[in-house]
Amino acid sequence: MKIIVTGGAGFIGSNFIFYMLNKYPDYKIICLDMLTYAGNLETLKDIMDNENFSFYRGDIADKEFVDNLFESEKPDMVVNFAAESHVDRSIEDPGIFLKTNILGTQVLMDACRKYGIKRYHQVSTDEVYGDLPLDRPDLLFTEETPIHTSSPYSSSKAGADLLVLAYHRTYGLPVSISRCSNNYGPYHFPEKLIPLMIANALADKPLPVYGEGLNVRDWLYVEVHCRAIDLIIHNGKVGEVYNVGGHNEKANIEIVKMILDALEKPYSLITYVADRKGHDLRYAIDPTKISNELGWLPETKFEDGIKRTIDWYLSNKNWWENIINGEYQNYYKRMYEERV
Ligand code: NAD
Ligand code: TDX
Repeated sequence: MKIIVTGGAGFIGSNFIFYMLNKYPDYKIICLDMLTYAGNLETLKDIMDNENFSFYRGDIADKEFVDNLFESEKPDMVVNFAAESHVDRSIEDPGIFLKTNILGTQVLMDACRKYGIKRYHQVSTDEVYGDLPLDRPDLLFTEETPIHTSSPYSSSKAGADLLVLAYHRTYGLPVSISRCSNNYGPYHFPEKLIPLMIANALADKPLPVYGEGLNVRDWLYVEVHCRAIDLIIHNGKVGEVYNVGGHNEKANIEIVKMILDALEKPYSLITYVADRKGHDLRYAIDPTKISNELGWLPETKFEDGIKRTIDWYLSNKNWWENIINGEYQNYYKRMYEERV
């Protein structure tokens, strides 16, 4: 089995590659990644010499490059993680989100049609369903919940999802889609809530909480998401969407306080800042379908996963300090200086 994993130098893609190389010693994994600001070869350094792994730097929206890669590698499957993934950046500059997330998906699927494929899997997000009210804990996103997006990021992911389903219906392309809730774990880029709060707390810098910190996210340990994708690409039904989430809803302020407690830092570091524009209130996934059909369960408890994550950031300071000491500083100033 030969699998092209796009976006494999990013957070979830790299964790997926480690998971697959470990679980399937006879599979070949090919990583295609453009190495944007979010991609990091340092993450993949331990597997660069693995004979079952190869890395190509390229843009999923570059048709000639993608066609050449398919022609030479003849993959059996594609798992598409490559995306612009940060909501705040999409509010600043939507264009690249449409190009990578929608047109990139189209280019990959056209190559799948041209060269043949056993499965094209699209890694999507719960954000395509929009948000849920804070005062209705009984409501959850199911696969039937209508698409209803809030940000340029989520709109681009929803556009890609619709295109994937259209390629199945129109061309019979063997596709599947997973829509997962917020992931956390090792190699999470420091612009996102959990690693940003860990990094700032360790530096005794203010922790910028948007609005009142009451927005709710449904957190899932990254490895558990990887296992769900593994099950879907092997046993999931073609043409289907699977929601992935761990029934683990937390308000942002709870997460921030948990991190401060774990690092023994004072709550006085918490700084409430201007809210995100269009900020989704609450995400919550109903994972009944994947549990019933594929036997998937969110095994890792949040208390264990967050401890493992904080320990990882403490033991791998080089990885994230290299990032936050580079170009990231300009981003941070742009995003937070006016806000705090
Ligand atoms: P990330 O930003 O950490 O990584 C994205 C990777 O894609 C990077 O390595 C980057 O270099 C690469 N990339 C970007 N544009 C590219 C292009 N044009 N061609 C090739 N490579 C390109 O993202 P992530 O958090 O790992 O998310 C991965 C996928 O999972 C995304 O599709 C995202 O929408 C989805 N997702 C993320 C979460 C989450 O909580 N992080 C939850 C649900 C779904
Ligand atoms: O500095 C911050 N302060 C803050 O209060 C940041 C970066 C975030 N937040 C809030 C905004 C959200 O309510 O924390 C929550 C989580 O924010 P992010 O980490 O930016 O994630 P989110 O916007 O929920 O989107 C994530 O989950 C779904 C991923 O980034 C997406 O790629 C995925 O699709």
